[in-house]
Amino acid sequence: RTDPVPLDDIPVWTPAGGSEPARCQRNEKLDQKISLYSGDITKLEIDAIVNAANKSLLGGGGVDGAIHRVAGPMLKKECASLHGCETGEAKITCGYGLPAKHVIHTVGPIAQGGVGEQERAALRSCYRNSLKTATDHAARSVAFPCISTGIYGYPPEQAVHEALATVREYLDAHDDKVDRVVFCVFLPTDKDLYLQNLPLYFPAA
Ligand code: AR6
Repeated sequence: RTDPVPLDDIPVWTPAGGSEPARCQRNEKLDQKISLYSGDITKLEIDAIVNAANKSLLGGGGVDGAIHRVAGPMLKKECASLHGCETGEAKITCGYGLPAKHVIHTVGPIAQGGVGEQERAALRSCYRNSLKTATDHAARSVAFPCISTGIYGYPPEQAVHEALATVREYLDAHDDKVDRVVFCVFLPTDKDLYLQNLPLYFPAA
């Protein structure tokens, strides 16, 4: 059994000044909608968690394995009915044994051969299509893992910019449909990367 972490217990991120110039303008409304959470995504009691899945949607290692373990066999059964998922696309299921109501399965690019424009665009699609899928299903709070940066080998220091820029863009356009986006980091090095780069996209001024 998991010890659920209610969304209300996750503080919103407080904008801070960064050492680099901001890439976006301050938007105070958005400041209430961003959180950085360090830990296991399967514990979050939230409308939807995003799974870094593979095209089969039938489970695997990493965060995918963790999500399927906690959700239980019903998740795999529902996933099997979805006929897979293309890279950059997203599909939604119930959360079953998870404290999250839904799981949004997205397939990140495999970047072991290096990152080019195709990989970059695919990673951005993952974040955008996951948020779109959430809003289509009235899921107003969404937690993301660091998609593609584990087994799929996308350099985390590049992925963080695609993640933050795409979420910022989506919130700029669809602010009314999203209450909270949680960046769920699992590794201390990813936490540092997000702390360093959040001020570029969600700046203090
Ligand atoms: N909670 C939050 N983040 C986690 C957790 C967790 N419980 N466990 C790992 N992470 P990865 P990918 C982080 O490898 O690179 C699977 O086999 C991890 O530290 O899970 O997109 C799929 O089936 C890293 O930062 O996903 C695919 O075949 C991030 O999650 C393939 O791996 C993503 O790492 C997908 O590879």
